[in-house]
Amino acid sequence: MPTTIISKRYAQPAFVSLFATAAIFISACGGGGDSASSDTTAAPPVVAEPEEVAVEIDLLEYVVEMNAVQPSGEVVLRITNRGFEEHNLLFVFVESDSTIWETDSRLGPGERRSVPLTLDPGAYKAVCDFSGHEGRGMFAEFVARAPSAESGT
Ligand SMILES: [Cu+2]
Repeated sequence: MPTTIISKRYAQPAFVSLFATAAIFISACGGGGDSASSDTTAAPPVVAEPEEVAVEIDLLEYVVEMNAVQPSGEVVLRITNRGFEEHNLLFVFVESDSTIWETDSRLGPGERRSVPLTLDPGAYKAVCDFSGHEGRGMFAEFVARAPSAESGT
């Protein structure tokens, strides 16, 4: 077939055809996502968050596991229910014998929760008072003190 001459003579249509093919390919390619919006999803901006002071607390039958000394000031409680029952948690400020904080709801087995909280310096009791758990020993005592006041004796 003398296609060589024809393609040379109709170079323009051939190019258009090629372009059309490319356009189809591109549109087919984009068809999967249905929109180009996924391309515009920029990486989340790197926000310089203030250093988070985490207080790790594990709840299980029937103990509250946490360090006996915690930093005072703004902290984030990282509570994990590692048990197989529901648990709650509340903090009692020993000096005034008042509950300064408690969970909004019980944590189910395996549940993790982060709660921002400000701790005044002093002695606390962390208690799960759900269903008689406290009586089975599900509490812990800890002291909150300024981080700069550590390492002294
Ligand atoms: Cu409990």
